[in-house]
Amino acid sequence: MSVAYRCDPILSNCTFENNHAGRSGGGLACVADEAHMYPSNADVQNCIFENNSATEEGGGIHVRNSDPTFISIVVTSNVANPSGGGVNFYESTDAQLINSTICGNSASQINGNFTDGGGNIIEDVCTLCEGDTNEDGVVDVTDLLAAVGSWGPCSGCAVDIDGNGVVNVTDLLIIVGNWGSCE
Ligand SMILES: [Ca+2]
Ligand SMILES: [Ca+2]
Repeated sequence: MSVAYRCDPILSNCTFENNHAGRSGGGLACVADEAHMYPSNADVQNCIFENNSATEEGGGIHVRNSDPTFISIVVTSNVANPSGGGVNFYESTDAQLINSTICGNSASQINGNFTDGGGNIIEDVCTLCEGDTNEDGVVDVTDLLAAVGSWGPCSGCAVDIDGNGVVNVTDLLIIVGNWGSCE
């Protein structure tokens, strides 16, 4: 998705998956002119950026001369070479990243400077979090309800945590046993 030249959408509960950009910003690009006259200050909350790629920079997200706000996003398994696999901030030091998880991207998780609003997890390798079925960094009632909602035979689904082809009380107990934040 491209957000350009004074475009300030609110994006919430979105998943950007398996996209590719011929230039920058495989999942999302927030770009403005060089003079910073027309920034694209998207407000992005509770979104997942997974398995996107870019030929240039920002496999998951590319920000150029803009100040978007990212709250509780997950950016993982995105690719861009040579840098900014997860997020690329180009002359966007006021862009804010808050309570987000950036991990398992290549090459590099984040390129460029941004404003760290706190609560971020930025790691080269994602910490495995058994029971976190929606990969938001916490095992909570959302994961529990997802398991209950897919109760029964469920081949290859995320809530079949032990991978035995059925969602049942075993999976539920794994979720309860790992309850809480995955740090
Ligand atoms: Ca979760
Ligand atoms: Ca199971």
